[in-house]
Amino acid sequence: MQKLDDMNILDSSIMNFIISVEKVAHVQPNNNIEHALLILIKSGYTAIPVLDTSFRLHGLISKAQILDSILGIEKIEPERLQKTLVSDVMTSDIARVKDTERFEKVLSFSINHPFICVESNEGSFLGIITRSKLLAYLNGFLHGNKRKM
Ligand code: 4BW
Repeated sequence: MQKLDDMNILDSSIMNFIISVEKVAHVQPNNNIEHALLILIKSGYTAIPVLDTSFRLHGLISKAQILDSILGIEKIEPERLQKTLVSDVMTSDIARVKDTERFEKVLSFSINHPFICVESNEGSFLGIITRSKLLAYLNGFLHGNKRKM
């Protein structure tokens, strides 16, 4: 079988796979974690980006981080939900790329990250690339090429 890099797929624009900002569930750093938990439960996602009002990316927050943050020594302390801010719990160690990045880079990030955040050169959040979008594209590409061979 031909190698993937002979087929130019690794150079494809990542903008072919982006889920644009208006379709991405997100919260703000100064929301409390009760609000974040509601958004996570209602959207059905495990983790979502944290964006400020200017659509700058600050990190991501997950259900697991929120649950961990309300865990007392011997009991769950739900009163912390209203007192704790997203910025206190979120992680800023996330997978992020510029919109000019190549397919190859997001593919390798997706091994360890379920989604990758995409930003413009000016630092505005543009959307996310999910592992499922990448796999669907790769699968379609490989099957299309198999038929041509
Ligand atoms: O609501 C859902 N709709 C659909 N169509 N699929 C869903 C939904 N929720 C979960 N899934 C499926 C997807 O295949 O489960 C996978 C794991 O979800 P996750 O991680 O643990 O919540 C989904 O895989 P994916 O599409 O590759 O998405 C990877 C991760 O990207 C998700 C979630 O953290 C994030 N994500 C995806 N779409 C998002 C989003 N975050 C915010 N807004 C979105 N629109």
